[in-house]
Amino acid sequence: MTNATLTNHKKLLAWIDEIKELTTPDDIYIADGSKEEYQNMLNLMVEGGTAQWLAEDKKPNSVLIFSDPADVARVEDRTFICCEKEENAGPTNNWKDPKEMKDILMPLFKGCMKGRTMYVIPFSMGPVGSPIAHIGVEITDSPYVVANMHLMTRVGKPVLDVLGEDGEYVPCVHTVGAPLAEGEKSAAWPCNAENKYITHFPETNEIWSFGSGYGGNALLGKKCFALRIASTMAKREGWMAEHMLILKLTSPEGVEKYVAAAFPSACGKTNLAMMNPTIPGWKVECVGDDIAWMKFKEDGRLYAINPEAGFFGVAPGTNYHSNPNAMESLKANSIFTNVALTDDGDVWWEDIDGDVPAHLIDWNGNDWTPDGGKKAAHPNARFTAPAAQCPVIAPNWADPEGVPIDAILFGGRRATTQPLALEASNWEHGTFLGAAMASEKTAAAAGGLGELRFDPMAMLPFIGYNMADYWGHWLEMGDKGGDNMPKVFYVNWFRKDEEGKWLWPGFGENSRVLKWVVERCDGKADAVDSPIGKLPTKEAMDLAGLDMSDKDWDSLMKVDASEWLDVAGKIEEYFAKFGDKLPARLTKQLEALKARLEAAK
Ligand code: OXD
Ligand code: MN
Repeated sequence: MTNATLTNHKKLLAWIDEIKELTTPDDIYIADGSKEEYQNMLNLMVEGGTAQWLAEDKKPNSVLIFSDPADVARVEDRTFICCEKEENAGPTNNWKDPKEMKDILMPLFKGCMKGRTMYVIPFSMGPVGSPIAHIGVEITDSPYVVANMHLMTRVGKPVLDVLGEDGEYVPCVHTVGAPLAEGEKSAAWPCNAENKYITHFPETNEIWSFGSGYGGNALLGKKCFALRIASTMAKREGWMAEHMLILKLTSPEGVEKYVAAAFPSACGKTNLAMMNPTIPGWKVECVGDDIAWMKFKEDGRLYAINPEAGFFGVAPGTNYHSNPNAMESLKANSIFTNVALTDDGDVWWEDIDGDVPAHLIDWNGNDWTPDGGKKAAHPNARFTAPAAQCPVIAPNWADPEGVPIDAILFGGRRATTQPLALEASNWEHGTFLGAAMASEKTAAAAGGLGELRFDPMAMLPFIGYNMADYWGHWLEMGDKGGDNMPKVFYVNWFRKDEEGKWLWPGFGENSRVLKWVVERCDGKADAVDSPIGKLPTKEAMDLAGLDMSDKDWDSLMKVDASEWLDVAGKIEEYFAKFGDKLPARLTKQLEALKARLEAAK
């Protein structure tokens, strides 16, 4: 076992042994987290045919990887919450009895690492030693996972030092599920096409993932731990694990505010988290782009950390207009998955800056020309980049104490119905808005592009227990925090007019909405009541320099009572799925909404 001397943690060593017995790898390697180790993983991937180096003068120290075409996104239908009672997983999750799932998994895991090295990755979600952070250990047979975990989390010796001889950790076992026969060469992207299982055992805090090497299926610190398992820990322990970006907004007067925002996957969290504001004098700095862990501190306020250390961002659509700071973050030391390769050794994807090249190698490894009618990069192609490389990373982004959250935004992609911005009347109403969140489906998960789906708090694919109990937890957190809770808002950058033209320019212009949000927090900007929440007046929104006609503003902000009564009907139908688990306070919110809409008709 390489690096066996790194730890004396008896339980950890015994567990490593147990997984070795089960999976029968050829070698065991404990990750120390060194730079050298990271480079070794990249070299290993290049030698094994998994990765290729990009040109040193284009993307220094960076690699490109094409996955198996059947392993390109999270697989929600193969993702399971395994707890004793089905009602504790709830109607939004795939449930399995823990014993039944182990009976399925154990034969699959038996011998699954044959011919491969078993890597043991101690990792910290959050700054090492932070009171809000937690530790996990991922066992994997994928060097791709080791390299990505180096960028996305804090790994290795410093984590083992905090763990000491008996510290608590969440055990996470991952395999690509492709054992090798004697002398057999590994596929460039090994995975198991027939069997994929992304399984969570919240009652014992375990994660077992089989058959996929991709993103959220395989980098177990991210969605599996930091959201699904952490959400259950958070409920038990009285904190919050949320699918939220965290940004720091500084006004021209130097007033600092922190905003967290929950949007479904691939709806622009990364863009908002590191935007360049268009309004003069305002500054946005990034604390995190995907996940927030929030705990109460002695002053009664909620403090958030970003449990991650890197960005695993969607590449297509990212460019110097939509997200200049992401483009700068990925200039070097990055891992690219399923983007296209230019003839001069750089990366390319749809909507990147510049002219479309006459020739590329597409994400399937084939020659590509613009007239072929195919996308060169997969729509869910990703870049993995260290957060510290972001030019607008907040200087305190890794403060172990976290940052105090002033406002929470919910939002999604809605071409119709939903106005640009609104404010909830209080935490309970905000919880209702989050619970009733709906968005058009994106490429981050397999299947059904564009379809509208309810995605409460952007947690639909990530909640580790019954969604209705999770809403109850939100309400309880509000009861605890009282007036110290962040104000809640709902935004929609994606509304279109009848001709299908965007009504709002988005990107850096979203800073105008952020300004209104923080001014509302300070009681400075105006809002008017509507049946669905408090709306900004045109005067209260800073539109200086934007060519926004009254007609467009009215279309952008329109709240159509009969359209909304229809929405209320859909919310009622959706809520009915949760039966008597649905918190009464949410039913009351829905009834009050319907009454306000009837009165406004
Ligand atoms: C992500 C996702 O990768 O939400 O962040 O799918
Ligand atoms: Mn996400």
